[in-house]
Amino acid sequence: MAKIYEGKSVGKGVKIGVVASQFNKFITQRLVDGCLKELQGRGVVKNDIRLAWVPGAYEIPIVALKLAKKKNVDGVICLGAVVRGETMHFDLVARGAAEGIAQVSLATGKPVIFGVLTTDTVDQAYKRSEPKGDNKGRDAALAALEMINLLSQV
Ligand code: INI
Repeated sequence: MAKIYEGKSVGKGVKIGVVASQFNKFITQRLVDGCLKELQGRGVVKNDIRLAWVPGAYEIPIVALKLAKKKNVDGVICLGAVVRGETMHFDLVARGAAEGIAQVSLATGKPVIFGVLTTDTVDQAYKRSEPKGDNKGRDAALAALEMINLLSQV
């Protein structure tokens, strides 16, 4: 029989870093709220969560790296909202954040979760940060716990 690994989103004893961007804070605050609520609901204790606010999504990777390097951080959740405007800025910021976050994860061997919304409109981003319905901050919390658990098994 093959050995099968499957992570479970359990939070007991887990230590988490969260990096969130101030840009579009009326959206990112909702992602942070959904994320923290899910983490605590699954057993992560408040004292084991570190939350850092950065100016924009482009600044997320460097702070995620510093957190991910800490012995007492098992994984990092990155939250932001990059909304397409009329310029190239969207692509540069979105790609910088996505590639930087992936690099941090591979460089540290810890899960660094991409919870950065990239949408055409503010309305689309708002709808993905609902307190009760679709909330990508909550999804990011679940993914982080699942990956931490999975990596502890593999
Ligand atoms: N940062 C975001 O997080 N979301 C955006 O939509 C955005 N736009 O559209 O420009 C944005 N720009 C700021 C960027 O992340 C940096 O903070 C800035 O360029 C300074 O490095």
